[in-house]
Amino acid sequence: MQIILATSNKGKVKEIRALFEKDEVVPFSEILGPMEIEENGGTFAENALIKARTIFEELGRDDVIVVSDDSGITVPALGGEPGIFSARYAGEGAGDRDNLEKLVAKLKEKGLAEAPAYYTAAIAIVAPGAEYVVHGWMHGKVITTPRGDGGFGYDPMFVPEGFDKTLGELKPEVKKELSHRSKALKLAQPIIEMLKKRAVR
Ligand code: ITT
Repeated sequence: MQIILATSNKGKVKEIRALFEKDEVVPFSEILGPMEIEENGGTFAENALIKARTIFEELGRDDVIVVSDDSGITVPALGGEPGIFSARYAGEGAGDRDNLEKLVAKLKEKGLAEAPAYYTAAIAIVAPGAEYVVHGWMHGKVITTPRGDGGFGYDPMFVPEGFDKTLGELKPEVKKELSHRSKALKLAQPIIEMLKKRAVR
């Protein structure tokens, strides 16, 4: 049974594939081509469901499991920004670097060299007659001196709890062990296994 990823983010595809090594994991764009999905939910969970439902409906197949990820970084000292707006913090169409630079600027405006922060990932799983959402979090701090080019998004400015290096500097295996996405996907795994078994009966 194919797992179709309802994401256009290459960083997410790489990390999700690394956790589902035994499964056939296909980004939706390889089947449907590029597509913009309007994320107008008010929470990570709502946006994850919007993405997974849209792709499930577009595919119109009952032999697939669609998995989406809606995620972002939250900085309590900035009133929770950027939160669900992480991908478009510096405006619609903004790139990872623009968003990171905006977050650095916002911290500096407040006179902060660092601040506690956490990543959230909501993973939605949609299959025939079934919808689930699971969450994972990673706590740490954001700093105004980004370092390293590993990971994606805000990783060069995020230092996980218990470390003194950023996710841009740490090896991918460290992020794989700790990340919000990995934690949510570990909860998604038994749900996906159950859906696969259900499909062969
Ligand atoms: P899709 O909607 O196509 O999945 P997207 O990048 O637009 O891709 P989101 O709406 O979920 O995805 O926005 C997530 C943003 O949060 C992402 O673009 C990064 O800026 C940030 N983010 C999420 N997880 C991250 C991670 O593990 N490392 C660094 N930044 C992350």
